Amino acid sequence: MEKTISVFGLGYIGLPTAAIFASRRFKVVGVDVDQHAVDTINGGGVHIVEPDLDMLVQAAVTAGYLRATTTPEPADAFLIAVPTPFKNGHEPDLKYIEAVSKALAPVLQRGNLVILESTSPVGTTEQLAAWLAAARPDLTFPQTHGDASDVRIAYCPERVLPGQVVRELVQNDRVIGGLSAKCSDEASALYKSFVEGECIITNARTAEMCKLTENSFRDVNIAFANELSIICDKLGIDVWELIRLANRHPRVNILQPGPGVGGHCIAVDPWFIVSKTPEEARLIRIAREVNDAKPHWVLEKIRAAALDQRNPVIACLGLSFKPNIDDLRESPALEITREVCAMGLGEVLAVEPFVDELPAALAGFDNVSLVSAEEALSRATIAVILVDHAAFAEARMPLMKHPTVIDTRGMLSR
Ligand code: SAJ
Repeated sequence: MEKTISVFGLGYIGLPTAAIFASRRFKVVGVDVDQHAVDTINGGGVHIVEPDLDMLVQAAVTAGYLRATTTPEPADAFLIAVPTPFKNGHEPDLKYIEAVSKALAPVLQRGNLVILESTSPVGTTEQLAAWLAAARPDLTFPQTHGDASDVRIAYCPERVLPGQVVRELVQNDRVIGGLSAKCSDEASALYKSFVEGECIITNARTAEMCKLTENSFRDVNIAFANELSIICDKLGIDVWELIRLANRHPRVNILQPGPGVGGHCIAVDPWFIVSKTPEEARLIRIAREVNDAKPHWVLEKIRAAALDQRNPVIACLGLSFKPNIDDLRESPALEITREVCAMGLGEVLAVEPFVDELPAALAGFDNVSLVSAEEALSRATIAVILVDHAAFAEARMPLMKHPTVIDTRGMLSR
């Protein structure tokens, strides 16, 4: 019989995953609380921007293998890909996972597999299993019945890079942590239907920590680069040249400084480790603090340059959280631009090739407008490079000649 997969959460991870399963001819039902997202998908469209996703979803919906709904239905396997943000004080907020457990429990059946993909603090898969068990005392679960359980539960983190999701979903290795050996085996068999990388089995807690470790590793390394950039600025050294030289060493590989760390993963996930082990996670916490402080350092540079001029016109080049994508969520570039507007330092010219109107965060200010890179550079007295979009390649020469440039990405140093 055809296998049915239900994916809870049709966002940046859930939707591509649902569409890929559908492309492998599984019957996929996507569940989301957002009626607009559900209607868009059922119409063959997408509500998020990710290369190749539109084609994949359209093909899956047209072929009848993917549909979306707001109401959970029975299925053979359930995948959970809902957000796990943090609350005040950087405490993880599991309310979306808890809400899914409540919505899913009534349709759960003997023989079902439940996989959590959301980035989660260590112990969340056990918590999910406890919520499901409490809601369904008529079924047995792996935490009490091991391999003999009616329901299988596993943790399998997504690790795909925004902008390359469709390719990485298929090619990356997957870490699979079941609550029992059978749970891992079943989850692994399911992923092997489309994953070309290896499916590596461990337990749920290690798999949870693995995901957090990957993003913390990157965060700590970016913090190192950001700290170096501040040190080098003080010492009159070009940090990008320095990093290029140091990286010639066979065992050194430093990442790139920037205006801060954005997105909804790297700036969030390390806190999940810190909140569980605050005494022990010292380096991880400091790295977060270093990266979170970087936008303020950039702002100070802009303020100092503006105070030096009579009528400063400040061009902010790039608003997204990293190059070549349209994603403005948790973007240090957007935050810096917003603060520059709020400080009233002068006229602000925002440049972002991926958007066609001023983002909501800037729309309330009367000293800012969205313009082309060309216009910004012809009018600005201060040019701030916040995102090194490939689309800015043509602006490189004019920037080189510009009298006052604050280059947070080392675009001019390449
Ligand atoms: N950044 C720097 N310097 C660098 C690299 C990045 O300042 O050398 C900044 C970027 O500009 C951006 C932020 O860090 O503001 C994060 O960007 P990113 O490209 O490092 O990562 P994300 O958030 O797009 O995706 C990460 C990936 N994790 C790792 O590479 C370990 C991805 O594989 C994960 O799946 C994703 O987080 C996630 O969903 O957790």
